[in-house]
Amino acid sequence: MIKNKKILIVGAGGFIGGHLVDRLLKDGNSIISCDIKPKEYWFQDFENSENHYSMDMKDITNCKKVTKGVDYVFNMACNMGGMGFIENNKAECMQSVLINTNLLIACNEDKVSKYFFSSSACAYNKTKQQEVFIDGLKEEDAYPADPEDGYGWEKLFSERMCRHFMEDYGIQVRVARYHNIYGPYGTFDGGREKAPAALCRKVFNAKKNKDTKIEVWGDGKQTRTFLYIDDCIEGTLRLFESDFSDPVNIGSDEQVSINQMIEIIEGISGIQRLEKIYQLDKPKGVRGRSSNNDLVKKVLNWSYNIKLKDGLQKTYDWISSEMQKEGVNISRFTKS
Ligand code: GKE
Repeated sequence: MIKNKKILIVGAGGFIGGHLVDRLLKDGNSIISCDIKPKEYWFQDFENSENHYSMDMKDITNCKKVTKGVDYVFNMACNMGGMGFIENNKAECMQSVLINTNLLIACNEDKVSKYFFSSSACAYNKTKQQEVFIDGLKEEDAYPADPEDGYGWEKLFSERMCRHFMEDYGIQVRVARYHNIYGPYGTFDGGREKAPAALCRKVFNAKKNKDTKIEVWGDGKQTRTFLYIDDCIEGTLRLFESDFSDPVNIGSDEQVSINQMIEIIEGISGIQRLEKIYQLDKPKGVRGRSSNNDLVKKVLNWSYNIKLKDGLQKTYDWISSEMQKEGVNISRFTKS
């Protein structure tokens, strides 16, 4: 367990960043949190951490303000979202390279000893994800390089930037490729939401409005795996404490089609089977994606614990409770 350390978490106002602050505070660390979002848009905002709101970490002067004297840095910050966002904001997503690059420069100047970078399954070669129910992607499947346009290229480039800072300057880096992380305190509307939260919202609305149909992007046959946030945080901290510095999958291998995921959510909500309106023109991403967990099991002796139906139950319950709040600032979870 990481304890009694001074830790900077960049992107602390976001989904995974907020959960990471919560866990590291509970484990007994002193946390500096920063995010480009203003205070009212932070997903979780802890009083016992040093919080820097509206702090744009693409600006190196901001990076240098907060790396002084810290032991560890977790870079959880990037301009991103589900396919609806990353397909339509490629230049925005690529600019996240400024965050990682400037942060590494500042960390090197302040001799930070260890650095975590949140990479993504979008770094993987698209041609290996053209069928449904593919075999899990192994770490070497990122090359030859053909990642998701925009966002995926930034992640792959930034992985290499991390490696070269370690080779040339000695900072220890840890890199996780996240496979569609979901759970409470994540975006569920507004354009940045990923499929699990989006479909929980749509099923909840259908139930509330007594609708008999929901809109689904694509033909619903596309497949994915989804990792619940608690497993993501545990895997991330196991990796950080390990001595393994190559990119490694932090994901699930419980591969389902989008139609199958909707069926699970319908069961959770108790609604009758809904008629699916398939929107073939909406952003679809790859045809099939799954995480091969051989390497992460070998180097970390870690695997996920929370099955998709159990994680979706917690997520659906949280989203439905948020959507029933009147007049409360839920917009922080629905900001585009
Ligand atoms: N977002 C969303 N909203 N996706 C939907 C919806 C909907 O209402 N209905 C069906 N889908 C389908 C999408 O068309 C896509 O084929 C699949 O669900 C998953 O979409 P997603 O969760 O938005 O994103 P992807 O898994 O394709 O890609 C994401 O992968 C992550 C890493 O695994 C990226 O957008 C990043 O969030 C990240 O790299």
